[in-house]
Parts: sequence; C-alpha cells; structure tokens
Amino acid sequence: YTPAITGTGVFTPPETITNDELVKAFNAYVDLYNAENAEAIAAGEVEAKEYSSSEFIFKASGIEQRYVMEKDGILDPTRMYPHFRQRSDDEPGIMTEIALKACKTALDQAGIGGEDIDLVICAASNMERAYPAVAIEIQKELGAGGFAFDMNVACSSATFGIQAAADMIRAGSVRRAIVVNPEITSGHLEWRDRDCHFIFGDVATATVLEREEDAKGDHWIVRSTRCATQFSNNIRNNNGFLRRNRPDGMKDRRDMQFMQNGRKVFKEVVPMVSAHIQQHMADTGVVAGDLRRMWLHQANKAMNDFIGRKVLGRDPEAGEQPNILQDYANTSSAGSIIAFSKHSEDMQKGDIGLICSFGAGYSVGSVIVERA
Ligand code: CO8
Repeated sequence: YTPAITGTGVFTPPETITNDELVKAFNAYVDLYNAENAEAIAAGEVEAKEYSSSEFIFKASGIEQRYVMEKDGILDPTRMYPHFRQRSDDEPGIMTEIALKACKTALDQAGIGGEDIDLVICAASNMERAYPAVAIEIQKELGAGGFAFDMNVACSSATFGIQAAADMIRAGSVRRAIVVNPEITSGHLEWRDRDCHFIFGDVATATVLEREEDAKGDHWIVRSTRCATQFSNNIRNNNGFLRRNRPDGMKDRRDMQFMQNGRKVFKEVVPMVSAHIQQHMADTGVVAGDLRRMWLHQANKAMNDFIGRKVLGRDPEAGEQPNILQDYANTSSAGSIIAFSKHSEDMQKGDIGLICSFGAGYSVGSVIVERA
C-alpha cells in the first residue's frame, strides 16, 4: 500500500509571552538572585547572573514570541516555571487534552473519525508519566481501535513517528494512523538560564496517515522517509526515573532541565542535516530543482537559512522554506509539522516537498511528500 498524509492539525495554546515580557521577568529574577546571593558573589563563591535582552534573542534565534499553556508561573520571578493543576487519575492528562484538540482538526481534514484509527503514536520530547502510555489514553478518548504507543526522539519525534506509521501502512499491518505531538516544553525548559530561556514554546500537532486508496480528498503521498541518529551530549536532560536513587537526585539541579551547548549544536547539526537531506533526495531520485518547499525543524532562523542554501544550492526564495518560529519559538518535534500544516495548502498536484526535523540525540528525520 502507498501511505498518504490526509490531514494535519495544530493546537495553539491560549497564552503568549513576547520577548519583552520574558526578559522583564527574567531580569527581575536576576535582581532577586543577585541580591539573595550578594555576599557569596562578593566573596567570589557564586557567579552573578546577567540580564537577558530582547535584541539578543531576536538576533540569535529569530524568535519574537512563544505560546505557553500557563504564563503566570513562568513570569513570576520568584518561581520561573508554569503552574499545572493536579488532575485525578480518572481524567485525561494535560498531554492527552491538547493532543485531542490537534487530532480533531487533523481527523476533520481527513474526513474520518477517531473510531476509524487503528494506530495512535504519541511522539514527543517528554511524557508526563512513565505509564500507562499517553498514546493509549489518547486512543481511548478518540474511541480508536488497534494499538497505541509512546515514542521519544526529542525534536525528531514527529518524523520518526511518521516513518513508523508509514511503514506499517505500507506493510498492511495498519490501515489508518494518527501521529500526535503534544509538546509541553515549558515544563522542562530552564527559564532561569539566559542562554536558553527564550528558546521553547508549547503546542500540539497531529498527522493522519492512511492508505492512499482510502483518501477522501486532497492528500500527500509519502514518497519516502529516512531517519538517522548519532549520539551527542550537547543537548541533554538528566531527569528520569532513577532520579531519587542518586545522591542529591531530588535537589533543584540544573541538569534536570533542558541543557545545551547551542554553538556546538549549530556547528555540528547543520552539516549533518544538509548531508542527510541531500543523500535522501539522491537515493529517491529527487533533485534540488524538483523541490517546491522545505518544512524544516523550527529551532533557529539562521540554521534554516544555512540548510536551505546548502540543499537548494542557492538562496531560498520567499515562501520556499516557511518559518513559524518567530511566533511559536522552538516547539521541539511539532515545529516542522506546524510549518507543513500552515504553509502547504497552495501547492499543486505533483509538487514535491520535504519535511525535516533535527535535534537532541542527535537525531534527524526527513519525509519526502508529493501533492496528490
Ligand atoms: N541575552 C543576552 N545575552 C545572552 C543571552 C541572552 N538571553 N544568552 C546568551 N547571551 C550571551 C552569551 O553569554 C554570550 O556571551 P559571550 O560571548 O560573552 O560568551 C553571547 O551572548 C553569545 O551567546 P551564544 O554563543 O550562546 O549565542 P549564539 O549566537 O550561539 O545563539 C542559540 C544561541 C540561539 C542557542 C544558537 O546557538 C542556536 O540556536 N543553536 C542551535 C540550537 C538548537 O538547534 N538546538 C536544538 C535543541 S532543541 C531539541 O533538540 C529538543 C530537545 C528536547 C526539547 C526540550 C524542551 C524544553
């Protein structure tokens, strides 16, 4: 069977934080921290924290604002992370709640219902609990049959999930799949670190995949998928189930939130991704001139400009490589799917495009699609 993407959906959280709002709260936190630690700073035992700036954030990343599930906690200089209410075990978790909103749009676009789905993959950078799988809760709420599982490949979770679903459809073991990416990055971002406090935002995306013969309307043929990984410590989060067993494990430790060496990531990932895309295209018989659009991972504008130039062999024209990071920031696995969902409607039958994600792991995933 030929796998096809028949629907996508984006759930955008209700609250936004502009760079100016973020920096104001961060700088207030810096003042509090430096005042509280004045003696130790004066004695050279603790390093004073430095202010952030909106100019730096925009210039370094291209980000102007981000959406979040709850902003008051993040902008409270005495707290610096969101408030989420404790839910009972009998109500859907917060990841399931936002996943369902993205799924509804994607299913409506495909013209099918949750009960038609026989595979749910919840692919995201973090799961809110160890078990039962978030995907199985989504499966229940959708009224879907078949089976469901969670997977985590950080920023590449969506494309790796699409490859898994497309392969199962191709093999005939699954008929209709939904890959859903609820990314509550605000829960694991270190909002107290100026090097990264501006990077992430919350969102959920969903992608419906079916046999092409089942597609009810406009759709995208999945021509080919390719995933690759290469171990690196340059993006890391040490939080995990062994935490309480380790000395100082339960302390407020910097390494229990997102950490990265951004410069190294930039330098190492750009050539890795460019080479991956070029090889994937060559092996699929797609040349740069065939490619109408690239929906790239949304981490950094300069990074995307560089990859676009390398793959196309020239400066990308306006709209060839749409960015959404100015509005959403980095939404981990969801970024390339938001770009695809919001900037693909105008493409014509036979047009070829490429969805590509990259990030922690390192990991890179590419999906070559053709408008049908
Ligand atoms: N305000 C003012 N100055 C600042 C700030 C700030 N906020 N932050 C840093 N500076 C200073 C630095 O201290 C430095 O000063 P100095 O030169 O004196 O040392 C100077 O500004 C320059 O800093 P950088 O070298 O860090 O700046 P860059 O130009 O490299 O930009 C970026 C930083 C934006 C981080 C850039 O390196 C980048 O985008 N790199 C790629 C990152 C990337 O793609 N990462 C992917 C990670 S995402 C992923 O895979 C998902 C992980 C799982 C999800 C986790 C969700 C929370």
